[in-house]
Amino acid sequence: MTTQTTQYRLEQKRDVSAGFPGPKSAELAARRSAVVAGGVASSVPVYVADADGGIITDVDGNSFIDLGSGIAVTSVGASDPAVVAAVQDQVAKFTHTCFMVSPYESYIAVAEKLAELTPGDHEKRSVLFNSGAEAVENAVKVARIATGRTAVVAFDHAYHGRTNLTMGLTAKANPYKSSPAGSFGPFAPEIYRVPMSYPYREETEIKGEDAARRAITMIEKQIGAENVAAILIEPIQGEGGFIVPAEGFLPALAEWAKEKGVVFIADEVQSGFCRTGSWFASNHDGVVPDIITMAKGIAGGMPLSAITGRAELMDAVHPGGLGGTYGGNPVACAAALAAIETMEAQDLSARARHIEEQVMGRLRKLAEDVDIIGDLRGRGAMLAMEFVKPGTGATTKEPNAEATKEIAAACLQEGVIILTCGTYGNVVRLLPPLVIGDELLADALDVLEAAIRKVAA
Ligand code: PLZ
Repeated sequence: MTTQTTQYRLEQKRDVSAGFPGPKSAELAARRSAVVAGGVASSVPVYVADADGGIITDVDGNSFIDLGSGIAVTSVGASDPAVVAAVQDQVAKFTHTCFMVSPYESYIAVAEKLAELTPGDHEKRSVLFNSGAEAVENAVKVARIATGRTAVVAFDHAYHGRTNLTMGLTAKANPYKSSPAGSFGPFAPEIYRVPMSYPYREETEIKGEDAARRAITMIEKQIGAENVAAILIEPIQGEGGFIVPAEGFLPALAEWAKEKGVVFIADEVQSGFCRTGSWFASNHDGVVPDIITMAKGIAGGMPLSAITGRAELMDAVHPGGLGGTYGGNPVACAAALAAIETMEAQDLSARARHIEEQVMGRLRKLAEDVDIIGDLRGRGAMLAMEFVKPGTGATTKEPNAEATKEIAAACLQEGVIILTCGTYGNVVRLLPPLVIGDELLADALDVLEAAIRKVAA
């Protein structure tokens, strides 16, 4: 198969020589502070003019390399020609009718694609929504109706969203659930948290199966398997720090869930759609989730999310029990079909694996030279470095959030947008658009490497 290569509209070159934030961004910042709520924060101080491939340009003429993809969304680029054409075509016909009122074909076509691409060859049903949090909420709704049980098990370091139920499912208090200034609670009941497999931070090395057993014992002792509707897990945790569980952990959990009639929900909102070098992160572990939640990369930047699950679970819900005004909006569906076509035509899973090779090759060498990189991990183009206080990488592993912030700031200063994450705020994560070119990526890695060496020195 010949793989179609990416055509770029913007020059794929970093250039922040105009200086930033420039006057136009400064003016927008002033307008913003007068009308936009302070609770919404932005990590980059410039305002976007255009974006394509691996480049984001600002209103003052600077070009940044994008290693964040708008938090793992624009895997096909922020203006993939196929997505743009599909959106333009659809938007000129009808923007919305509401699938619950007068349905249309593209919703069905997306569901067909999801049945084909998600793990497992069982009969599947899908529902479409707008955001990742909404997908997670609905996966829980389905699991509760299908099992007649209420308890939901989530994991340490989990992130599932910012709505009330998903805040409760999310493991990190500040900033998502509360801060010293106050709490967004009360939170939804019947949420239970159990330990994750976090290989770098285990007290002693523990096999995946044993880490699963640790969680299962807790579930059985504290909740009772017969009360559990679902276990909800990110196969690779995102906001919590790109934590890849030990081999065997996910299959053991899935096996237990099957045995006990518990719905196994994989939250692939961040890890899905070629990001990890496969259609879904679950594929790497040979795990077939009962329900899978998807969003972000699914629609090339348009707001769309989905849940796909076993037909008998999904169809347990009464007609009219699932929906929403905008879920599966026709413009978003058109974008999804085009984005998926681009992923297939350009084999973006292979591209993600190629990015992994390039990035990990460099970072492994770097990790030997500096003493603040405690761990290097991830899959495909979902890669991360966990920073620790100098020399503690093999002993106390003291989180180094300060260095992490400084590194991200130093990269930005040079025109490379890099995101951080992690329960301890000490993880730099790399989420480039999968269509980024080798040269541009190499340039970004030069900047990142120099920043790390500087901060480590
Ligand atoms: N599940 C696994 O990663 C979103 C959120 C960033 P929404 N992650 C980025 C932030 O600070 O808000 C996410 C995720 C996983 C669910 C969600 C929620 O997706 O589309 O943001 O609702």
